[in-house]
Amino acid sequence: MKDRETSELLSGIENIIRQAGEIMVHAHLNRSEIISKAGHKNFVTEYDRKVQEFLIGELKKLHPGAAFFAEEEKEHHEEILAQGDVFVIDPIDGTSNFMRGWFPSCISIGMLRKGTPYLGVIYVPVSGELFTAVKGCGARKNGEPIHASRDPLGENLAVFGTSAYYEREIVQKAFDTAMYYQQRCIDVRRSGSAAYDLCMVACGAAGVYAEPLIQLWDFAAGALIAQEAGATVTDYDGKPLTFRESSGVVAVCPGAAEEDYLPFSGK
Ligand code: LIP
Repeated sequence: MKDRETSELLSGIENIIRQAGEIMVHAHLNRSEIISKAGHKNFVTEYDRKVQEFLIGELKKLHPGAAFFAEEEKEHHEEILAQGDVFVIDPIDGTSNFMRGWFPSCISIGMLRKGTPYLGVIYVPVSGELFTAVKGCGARKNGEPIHASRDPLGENLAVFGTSAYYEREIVQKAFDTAMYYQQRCIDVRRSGSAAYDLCMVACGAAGVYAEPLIQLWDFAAGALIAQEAGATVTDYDGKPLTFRESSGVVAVCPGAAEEDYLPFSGK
């Protein structure tokens, strides 16, 4: 059961994230105009920044005591992550999708309390899906409780991320992961948004998500949402996520057998 303060904080974040979604939807509608004005990369950077500025401005009003760790900030100070309440923000997760008008891209807001995930909110503006979780209170989609799949992995889809920004060895590991799960699941999918992938595990659309390296803002909210929905979420060695740095992330539904959990844990 959420206390009153947490309920108010959550509904405040929900309001803010929905409003931020309008910025993204509007940008989608005028995509060609905006690209020709500011150029391909600048366009994306500009909208990532716009959404982030809006979120930080509004979240500061909602929770004046909180600190921020956000993707588009110039510097990232990991040492703040263990202190008090810290919002970990990805203003647009799935930036390449957003840039090309491909589904999905979403806004991800996690909140760490003394270094531990306490709140997670992910909003997908194009579909209107809102995923939320509060530590110990379960996960929800548009207000309704959601649960990770209890079906065996062989009856589930797998989603994987390509860790596209990193060196070839890591990308290879991503494709090895895809192959590993392709053999064990119905098939594999690649959405282009880690936050969305974690939500797909949370609501049972996918049985597993894995990506060898992503940033904290990509998974801070989604890992809690998947966990609260009953999934097991670890790094690539099967260890709990530290929420202090970038990491490999594997989220597996409760229907999976334990030996199916981790492709690269030395087994
Ligand atoms: C992206 C992820 C994507 C992953 C990329 C990147 P961005 O986040 O969500 O799934 O494969 O490496 O981290 O850059 O769009 O916020």
